[in-house]
Amino acid sequence: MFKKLFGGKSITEALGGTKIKETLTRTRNSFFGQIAGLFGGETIQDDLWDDLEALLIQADVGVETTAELVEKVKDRVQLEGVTRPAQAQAILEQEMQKLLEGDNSSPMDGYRLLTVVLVVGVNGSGKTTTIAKLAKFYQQQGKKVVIAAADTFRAAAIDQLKIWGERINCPVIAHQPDGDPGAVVFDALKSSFARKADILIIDTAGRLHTKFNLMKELEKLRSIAGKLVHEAPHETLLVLDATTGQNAIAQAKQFKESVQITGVVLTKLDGTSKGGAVFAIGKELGVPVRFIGTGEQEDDVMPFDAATFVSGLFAR
Ligand SMILES: Nc1nc2c(ncn2[C@@H]2O[C@H](COP(=O)(O)OP(=O)(O)O)[C@@H](O)[C@H]2O)c(=O)[nH]1
Ligand SMILES: [Mg+2]
Repeated sequence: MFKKLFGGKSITEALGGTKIKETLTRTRNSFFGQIAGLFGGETIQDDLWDDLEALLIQADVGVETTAELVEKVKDRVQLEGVTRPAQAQAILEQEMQKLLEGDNSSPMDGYRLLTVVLVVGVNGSGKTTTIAKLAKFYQQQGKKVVIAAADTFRAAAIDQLKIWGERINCPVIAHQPDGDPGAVVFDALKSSFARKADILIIDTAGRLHTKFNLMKELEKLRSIAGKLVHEAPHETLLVLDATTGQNAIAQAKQFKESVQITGVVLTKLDGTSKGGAVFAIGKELGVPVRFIGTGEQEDDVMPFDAATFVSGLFAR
């Protein structure tokens, strides 16, 4: 019956299961495949839990998150009198999924005239590419999208965004390199009103002369948006490069200290074995992962879904 509903695809496929499976190949081949291997035997061995802990830490799940996760699984296995390793693995998968579920409501939900999305993160994390992908994602949902090129610090960043804009047929509001990012945001807001756009996505610099300047700049952009649109920015997405694993988490903590972050986009999951970092982000930052980057092309973005992600980690 479901196959009919999803146009001949299984539910997992319809939810992007095939794509996520492919994206997580490296992560799976390195650690999660080995973790699945731990549960391959006939009985639960004593050293299973230590081995599991070691592998989860190597997979960048994070020390704290790993300790908590393993404890929970162990407790449930005991409490529920589980003796078969395969059952224990099912419990592990359930608990991993629970860790990632959290609050699924997005600030993007609900009706408002213009939704403003501010995109922040260090250079090279994938901000500009992600913005193009997200613009296309929302366009495909019938939304009218405008992009603001407020990373004026690097001239190439403006051109890069303009090229993407042409490719996906999305207006990009830009000024000259070294221009005032605040003025770009102001213009982009006006332009969004004039075009009756649904969503404005703002690209920002990843680095200014100092970190202090950058945070002050981001605060200024937020305040300009907030003056023109009620409660804007509605979503502030921090873009993190998954290939940097625990470093990405340290970075995220720094950003979170100075800028209010409402969600994370984890990019380059296709190019890393450190996909386990997703768990640490959710747990240690208390900020949900909203999207994941699965490649360099415009369609290579997916809304994050805990169940599909976990089954992708253990897919055969
Ligand atoms: N493989 C892969 N590459 C990505 C992904 N997202 C971004 N990139 C690449 O990362 C590099 C930096 O991206 P860019 O958007 O310019 O980063 P920015 O400096 O934060 O704006 C580019 O070469 C992108 O193609 C992704 O999800 N997967
Ligand atoms: Mg950029």
